[in-house]
Amino acid sequence: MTQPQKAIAPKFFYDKRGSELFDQICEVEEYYPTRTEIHLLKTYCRDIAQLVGQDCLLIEYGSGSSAKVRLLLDALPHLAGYMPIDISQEHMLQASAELAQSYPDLDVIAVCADYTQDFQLPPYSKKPVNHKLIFFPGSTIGNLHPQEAIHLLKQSRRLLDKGDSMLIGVDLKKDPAILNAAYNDAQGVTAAFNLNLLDRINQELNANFDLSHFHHWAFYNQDESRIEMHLVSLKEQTVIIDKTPFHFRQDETIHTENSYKYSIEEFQDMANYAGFDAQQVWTDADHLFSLHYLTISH
Ligand code: AVJ
Repeated sequence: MTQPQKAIAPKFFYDKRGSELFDQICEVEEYYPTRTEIHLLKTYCRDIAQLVGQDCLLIEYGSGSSAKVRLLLDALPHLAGYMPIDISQEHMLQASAELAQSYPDLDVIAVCADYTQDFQLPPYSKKPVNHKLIFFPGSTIGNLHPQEAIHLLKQSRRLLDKGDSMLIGVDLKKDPAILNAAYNDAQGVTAAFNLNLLDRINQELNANFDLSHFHHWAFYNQDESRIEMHLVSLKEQTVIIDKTPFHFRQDETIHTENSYKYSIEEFQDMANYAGFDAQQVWTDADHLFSLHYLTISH
């Protein structure tokens, strides 16, 4: 907030209310990624299971409510275990407990870590592990700058060995009108999700943002191939955050999110560069979303 372009990292969206609003975004008509990825998982889970094989340790990044992974858990035979990794400890423990109840024979090893940082997998030896699969759905990788995305892929590569794989959801480049609609839904759920950040700062950092003096703004930046979300100050104003004043010019923005879009080829190139082989990719008939199966051959 002290930089010339004020900015807040998108991971801060997800407090309790923010997580609820995100779940609501996934339900709005204009927001196609969630339902398209679920459709792909349902359609191709048998092919995925075939590729993965038996006695796999399934690792999930940013497991959240662990909803999508159930489709994989139902399809993959004889799993060695399920290792959800999330920074939101309370939410993850809750979700893991529920999952362990639904799948009594499954070993659930919850790991509280930030997968964007360098970290190690905890040792696991309860059941024989034939190989590992990292599941990274939701196109969350799109929140990262391409350079950071490559770093995350390289870091993931270091956690894996020959014969292991990664299953990752990536939102595709498409008609900007579809993208702009997806981040400007008519019901205003995305606007509420964006503005909730200010509410959160008010509550947790003792600030006095007046939400009626800020506006949701999302647009596709074609040069950068990304959706940008901002909060726009509707007037010149000063806001106090934990006793420190922050000045806003009229129309000045806080940049709250980037959501990068890739073509299939662009993403495969990044994966190759990070040490993966792009073995298989699935996409829907309208080419809205892609699901990549990346492997390690050496
Ligand atoms: C969770 C990062 C994939 O970028 O589409 C949805 C978050 N932001 N609507 C995305 C989001 C606004 C979402 N990701």
